[in-house]
Parts: sequence; C-alpha cells; structure tokens
Amino acid sequence: SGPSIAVVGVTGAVGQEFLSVLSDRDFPYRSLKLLASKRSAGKSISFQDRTLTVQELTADSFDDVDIALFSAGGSISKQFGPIAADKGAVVVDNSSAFRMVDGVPLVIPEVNPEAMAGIKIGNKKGALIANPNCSTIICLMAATPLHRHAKVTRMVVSTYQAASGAGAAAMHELELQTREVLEGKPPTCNIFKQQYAFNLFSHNAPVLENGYNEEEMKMVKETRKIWNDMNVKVTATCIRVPVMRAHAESVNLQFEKPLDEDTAREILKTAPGVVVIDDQTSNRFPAPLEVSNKDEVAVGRIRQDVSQEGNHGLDMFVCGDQVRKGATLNAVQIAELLL
Ligand code: 11C
Repeated sequence: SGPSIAVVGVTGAVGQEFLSVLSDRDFPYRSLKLLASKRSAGKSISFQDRTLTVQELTADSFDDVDIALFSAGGSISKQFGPIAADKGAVVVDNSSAFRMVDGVPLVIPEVNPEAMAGIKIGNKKGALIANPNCSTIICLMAATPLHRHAKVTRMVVSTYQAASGAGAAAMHELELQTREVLEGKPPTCNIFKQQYAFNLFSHNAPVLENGYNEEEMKMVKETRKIWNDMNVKVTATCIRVPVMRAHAESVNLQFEKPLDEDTAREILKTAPGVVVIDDQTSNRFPAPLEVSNKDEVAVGRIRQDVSQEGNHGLDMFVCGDQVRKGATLNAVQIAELLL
C-alpha cells in the first residue's frame, strides 16, 4: 500500500540518492517507477531486494503516478513537470525551474510546511512543489528557529560549497585533479575552467547584471519567499571549495529583537533537523566531513556579533550534506507530508 512513485533522473547522483533516502526512511509505496533519458532506458537498478528496470521518460510516464520526484535538470522539469501535474501527480521538483513561480510552494518541511497546505495525493488534482536550492535549505534550517524568536531583519551569508553541488562529474574532477596535482601533472579542467584541487573560486553560476551570481541571488530571493517576508535583507557571497559533498556557510544575522547567544544555542539545540556542535574550549565546530552522508544540519561558532549593539546580532557557522538535506532528503520529507 501507499502512493505510486516515480523518480525522474534516476541515473544521476541525486536520483541515486533519492533511492537511498526512500529506502532508509522506509517510505511506503505501492509502485516505484524509475525514469531517465532514452540513453539510460533498459538499465537495471537494484532497490531494496528487487531489481528494477529504468524506463524512458515520456509524456505517458505519469498516467498512474501519485508522487513524482524530479531531478533531471531544469529543462526536463519545465518540459515534463507540468505534464505530470496535469495527469494528477504531485511533482516535487529539485531544479530551479519553478521555485520563484507564484503559486508554486517552495518548501523546507521544518520551516514552512504550511506553504503546501491543500495539496493532496490521489485526488486527480496534481500540483508542483519546488525544493529550494541546497545553500538556502542548509542556511534556513539554522536561521529560521532564531528568526521565529527574534525576527531577522538582515542576513549576510558566505558559502563554502562542495563539488557535489555541481554534480557527479565535478566530484570526479576534484578527485582526479587532486591525484594529478600530487603527481606533478597538469590538472584536467573539464567541469570548471580553473584548477579546483588545492584552490577555491567564486561559484560557477553565471554572473548577473547586478554583479551577484545566480547562486547568490537564489539565496536572496528564496529566503524571502520561504519566510514570506519581502522585507528581509539578504546578501550572499558563494564560493566553491574543494570539498566533496557538504556545504559550509558563515551566517551573520541582525535581529529586530535582542537575542543573546546562550538563548540562541538553546533554541538551536531543540530545533528539528539541527545539531549543535559548539565546543569553544576544544575548538570543535561543524565541519563538512562530519555532516557528510548525514541528515542533520550542524551549527556552531554561535557568538554575539560584536559590531552590533544590544544583542541585536549573531554569527554562526553551518554545515549540511548537499546531496541529502540540500536535495533528496528535503524532497522526500515533502513527499512524507503528502502521505
Ligand atoms: C551548487 N546549489 O551547490 C548549487 C547546485 O539551483 O538546484 C544546485 C542548483 C540548484 O552548486
């Protein structure tokens, strides 16, 4: 029993992780359809105790689907997402295609589940739900409990983003380049235009007219939509670092009401999906390796911002697995809210 599910883009890194998360969480389903491009159709994929065959994604793929988890890039989402929704499926889309579209909920289940109120499965009325960008999810997991308490008026974020955000090929390139550099060979630069191993650089997303790159503006716009607060001021600088699969972010918050660091630490200790690692004595704080392959977002370095008067500012450092909470886990949690 349970809904019938389709995973679109199942052969990609995120698609594969979707299967792991569905299995880890014992997601109930009555059927599971694995969809990908024609090139991958016919491939066998083992899931739990069965072997499933990948089917070609077509307009007819969604006739009997309740929940469709999409992660095959924005153009596939734009083409097939509305078709799936028209056929009655609730689409949870991991791309940026529909995030800023009015009427499409942009959801982090711990933060704004109310945004998807009224969306149901099995009643022939499909819908689109967007999964936010990974950097936004990881940041807001920690910032939102504090925002609820003292209202954030301004947020300044600096990211340290892992290879996984640019896909499996970028992860492979980081590994390959690391070997090449250690062996004194010139690094292979296919995915990024410059050396990635032993280096860092501004995020590879296109730079816009205002000088921000798309990744940075996603943080600005998505935060406003998720918090339903068009006045919150957000600025971001997004950087790609040679880390495999977990993003780190420095977050500076300015509050309307005063909030001291001890209260903030207590709030974060009870926040769902968040773990506090904040041992100032032994200098132990969140690190990407510590959260890799984990569900929780880690937060630490929680401290009063000395540049702001009267406990109106805090600094913190956040780390989260980009592939899990930054993508698949968040989408599967959205699907769980539909059950
Ligand atoms: C990164 N956030 O880490 C990107 C990847 O809008 O879903 C995901 C882009 C998106 O590079």
